[in-house]
Amino acid sequence: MVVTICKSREVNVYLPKYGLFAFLAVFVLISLLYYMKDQVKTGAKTHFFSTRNISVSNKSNFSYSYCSFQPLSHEDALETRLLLESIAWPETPPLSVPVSLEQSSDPANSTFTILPKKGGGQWHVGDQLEVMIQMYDFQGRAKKLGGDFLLARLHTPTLGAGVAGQLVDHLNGSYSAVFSLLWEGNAHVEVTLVHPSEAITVLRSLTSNQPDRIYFQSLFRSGSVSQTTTCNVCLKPTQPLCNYTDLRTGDPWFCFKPKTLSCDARINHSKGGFNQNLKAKEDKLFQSGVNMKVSIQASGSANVTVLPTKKGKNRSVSSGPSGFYYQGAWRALGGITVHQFDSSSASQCLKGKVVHMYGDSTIRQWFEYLVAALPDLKEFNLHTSKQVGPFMALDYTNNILVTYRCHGPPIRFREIPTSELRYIANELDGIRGGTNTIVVVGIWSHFSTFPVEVYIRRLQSIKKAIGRLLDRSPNTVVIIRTANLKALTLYETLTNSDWYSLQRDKVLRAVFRGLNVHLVDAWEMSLAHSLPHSLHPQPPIIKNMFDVLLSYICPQMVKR
Ligand SMILES: *[C@@H]1O[C@H](CO)[C@@H](O)[C@H](O)[C@H]1NC(C)=O
Ligand SMILES: *[C@@H]1O[C@H](CO)[C@@H](O)[C@H](O)[C@H]1NC(C)=O
Ligand SMILES: *[C@@H]1O[C@H](CO)[C@@H](O)[C@H](O)[C@H]1NC(C)=O
Ligand SMILES: *[C@@H]1O[C@H](CO)[C@@H](O)[C@H](O)[C@H]1NC(C)=O
Ligand SMILES: *[C@@H]1O[C@H](CO)[C@@H](O)[C@H](O)[C@H]1NC(C)=O
Ligand SMILES: *[C@@H]1O[C@H](CO)[C@@H](O)[C@H](O)[C@H]1NC(C)=O
Ligand SMILES: *[C@@H]1O[C@H](CO)[C@@H](O)[C@H](O)[C@H]1NC(C)=O
Ligand SMILES: *[C@@H]1O[C@H](CO)[C@@H](O)[C@H](O)[C@H]1NC(C)=O
Ligand SMILES: CC(=O)N[C@H]1CO[C@H](CO)[C@@H](O)[C@@H]1O
Repeated sequence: MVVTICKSREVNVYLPKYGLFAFLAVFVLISLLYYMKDQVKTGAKTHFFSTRNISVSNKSNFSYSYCSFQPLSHEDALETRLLLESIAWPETPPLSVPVSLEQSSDPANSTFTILPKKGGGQWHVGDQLEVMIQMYDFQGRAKKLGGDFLLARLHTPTLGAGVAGQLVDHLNGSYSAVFSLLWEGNAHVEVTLVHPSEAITVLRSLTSNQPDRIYFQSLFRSGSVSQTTTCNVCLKPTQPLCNYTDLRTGDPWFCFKPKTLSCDARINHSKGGFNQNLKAKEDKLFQSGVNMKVSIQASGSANVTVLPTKKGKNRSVSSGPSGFYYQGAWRALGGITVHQFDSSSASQCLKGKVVHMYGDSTIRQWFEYLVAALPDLKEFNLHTSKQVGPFMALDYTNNILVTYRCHGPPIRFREIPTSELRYIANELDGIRGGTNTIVVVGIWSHFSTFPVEVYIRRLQSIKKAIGRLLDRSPNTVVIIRTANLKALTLYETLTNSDWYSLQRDKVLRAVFRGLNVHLVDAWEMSLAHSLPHSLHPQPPIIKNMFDVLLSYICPQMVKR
């Protein structure tokens, strides 16, 4: 069903202007407590947190006015508030005009130092290693404020070992990276500046001022008449709109109404393009090899020698990374034991099962990997496009069915027939579920250019559908794939920076926390690995993700 709005210039405002401010103080207090409790409980599940007081920015001034993301209920609105607080990023410096690099963070001038072990002595497996990072600008002056986006990893190439570090922003130009020491031998610390804080200012302002910089199109056709118009979740209502807001999930979507055709005549959906609209010299803040994904050098040694576990000392798993690589294989911490599946044990594990995969191209990659990995699993030709799907694969011998379907708008794929545009929540409502059903969801990368509320809203509808599925069929296995790091060019950064992914990744984990779902931690699995970051991680990483996935599905096959 489709609604046409012809005269209306009304725009959706996210919350009543004054009501919001009246309760703001209370929300801040509640969320602060909630956040602190969360930090204690889940420790380093948050990759980045700051020691400052959480402040609330004045969102009503946001040019969010033409982005639509009305929460479904009061509870959803409250949860949204809390989620926004939990991902609050420190203030970042206002930009000089024109932008000059001089006072921005310079990875070449910045350094890190491995701090001596607390209480002295040598490093042992089970200890925590702390690294202090001090940022300097291009003129060699120490930075005084936080907000830089850093990543840290500890690794031993000869052992195929690696683990993600947890970062703390001290908000004074210094940062700590904390590592769990999980294997013996020589290990090397690597610290990377992904974006200087000044670049974060730009990324933030792009979201507030150009949330429609990625735009979409739909072809409308009736008889011999056809017309293409622009579509978006953030569409300035300068012309009459067609409102395609999903009546079941409430997820908003709009197109400009074609002049002579009805809103019902929409045939297909495509990514339209990208408007790059940087201010003078802002691109200087996003230079590969200069200040984007560049390593920071150690002021002393970047290596530590780790000795075997001290007798009687247990490895702490209450906080820290979700896992680590050893001999190229992912070992999860504090949850499951990961088994190495070959094609035969993978087929054995999936025997008699139905696997439904939903999401973006990172989930399509999983579908493709599975079809390639299982000898008897054959893709059935549904005559759909290679990018869009949907896809189906069958293994008659082992009675395995695997399906893939992409998520709904704002999917950036090309030429999706409107008949195939589906929301994951609605698809989940059409699944019976049960012991032999596995649901895999991965949705993140196409939401990066919009206010994060758009993403939160989508996750809330998916979460509710998963809740309903687990209520009717509690034995259904539900697996969520998180976001991962990727290679950054200027274009990739403005549309899909890891900084945008990080916010969404944190929100995703928070939304599904407490639900009976399993996470495949693609973020840490891409960070801890030695292969370069890539939107579609290379096969050795995907193989490890499948080992985690199959270990969740078939815990009985995991040798202890
Ligand atoms: C946080 O706020 C409290 C109360 O306003 C204040 O006493 C405290 O110093 C603040 N802490 C920081 C780190 O700003
Ligand atoms: C917050 O937004 C309101 C409404 O647009 C405005 O009146 C007020 O001055 C803003 N406050 C700040 C601190 O920016
Ligand atoms: C900082 O980096 C710039 C550019 O690489 C270099 O010219 C300068 O000497 C460095 N300053 C210090 C104090 O290291
Ligand atoms: C530091 O560790 C790396 C990686 O294990 C190794 O290649 C390098 O030789 C080590 N350097 C020193 C000085 O030990
Ligand atoms: C920044 O804050 C950290 C943590 O409070 C502290 O250890 C460090 O000395 C401070 N650095 C500077 C330059 O003040
Ligand atoms: C679009 O339709 C939805 C559902 O009918 C409605 O709630 C929403 O207010 C509409 N949006 C606009 C801008 O008219
Ligand atoms: C280590 O763990 C074992 C088993 O969980 C427990 O019995 C033991 O008391 C722990 N030892 C220490 C020193 O915490
Ligand atoms: C979708 O739109 C494109 C033009 O944007 C057109 O070439 C194509 O035929 C359309 N696909 C369908 C299924 O109508
Ligand atoms: C961040 C942001 O959107 N700021 C805007 C607040 O409103 C004033 C006046 O409308 C604009 O000039 C700012 O750009």
